[in-house]
Amino acid sequence: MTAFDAAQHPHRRFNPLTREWVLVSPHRTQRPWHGQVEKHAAEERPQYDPGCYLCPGNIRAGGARNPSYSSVFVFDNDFATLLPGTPAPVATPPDALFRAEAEPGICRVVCFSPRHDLTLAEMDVEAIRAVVDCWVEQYSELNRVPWMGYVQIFENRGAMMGCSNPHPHGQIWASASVPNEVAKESAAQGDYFREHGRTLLADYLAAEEKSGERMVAANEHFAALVPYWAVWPFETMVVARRPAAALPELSDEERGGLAAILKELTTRYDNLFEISFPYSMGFHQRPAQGTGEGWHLHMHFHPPLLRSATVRKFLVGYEMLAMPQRDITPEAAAARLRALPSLHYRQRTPEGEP
Ligand code: H2U
Ligand code: ZN
Repeated sequence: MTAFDAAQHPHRRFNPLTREWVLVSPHRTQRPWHGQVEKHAAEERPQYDPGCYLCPGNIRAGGARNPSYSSVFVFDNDFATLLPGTPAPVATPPDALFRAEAEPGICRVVCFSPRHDLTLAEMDVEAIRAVVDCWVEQYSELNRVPWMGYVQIFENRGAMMGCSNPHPHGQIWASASVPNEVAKESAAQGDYFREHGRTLLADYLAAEEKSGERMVAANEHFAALVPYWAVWPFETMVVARRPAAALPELSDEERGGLAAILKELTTRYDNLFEISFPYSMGFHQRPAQGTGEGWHLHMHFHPPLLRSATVRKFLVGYEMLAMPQRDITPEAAAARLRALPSLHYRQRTPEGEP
């Protein structure tokens, strides 16, 4: 029997944030792969699309007209999943088998830029900073609603992730209750903090920086890495260096650091297969109620692509019924992302010079 090698032998890894396991089967990637990059025909979009419901001055599907905005633009979702005035159903005891609770909420859409043809990766850091500032304001405002439980800020990018419109935009769903994933992370981070007196992610980030194996990019205020327990092939986390619990605690400089790391990470993603890289991403931060003990602001990026622009990873079968599984190791994924240029491929001249 040979010694255990995480780069070769099937094993499972523990996610201390959710307290769940992920199966890693690296031997499956040892089948020959020619590393071919399947390029999509370069997608050219106009700066303004008269048929886009998010472009400045256009009429949305709900009938309202967008202002002629010139930076970031936020509006209440015309087809909101959650509504503020939701009536409560008849109260059910916690041991009932048919249990329901009202879920009042507020849903908003955040247009990142008036430019129809851009994405976060192709916006400049200053423009991304305006998006960061908007997220901070929205989080603060929605957290002040007395019944608010949690403000989830996220972006679905690309048709593969169910995004309905290529105009750069994200969403905010703010709900009275704390959603499942956030509740798991709250419990784990709270327990860790009470036991160690430091946040789980401060200790984790320090260990990752020491190892370096899974780091992708870093600046003075934020780091991007492939978590040890990543499920999606090129999943990453963006972690604040200082254990701020939520966006409003970030200093002016830290907000700038967040904008810069977002530019860097999304650029590397696009450069991986030289396409506009699809993902779902979002923030995890302190819920609106309670002390938020142990909370450490971070983002998760969940991209579905595996080997190329056209081969995606499906979470089916075993993943749906048993537990998540991955082939390419987090270490290999991080090494590939780290090796990519931080200049966007569409901004390169034919000679490869900036
Ligand atoms: P995606 O990011 O998943 O594509 O969602 C876009 C959101 O924009 C979606 O929630 C909303 C949809 O309800 N929307 C409006 O609020 N107004 C419109 O005119 C079209 C889309
Ligand atoms: Zn548009």
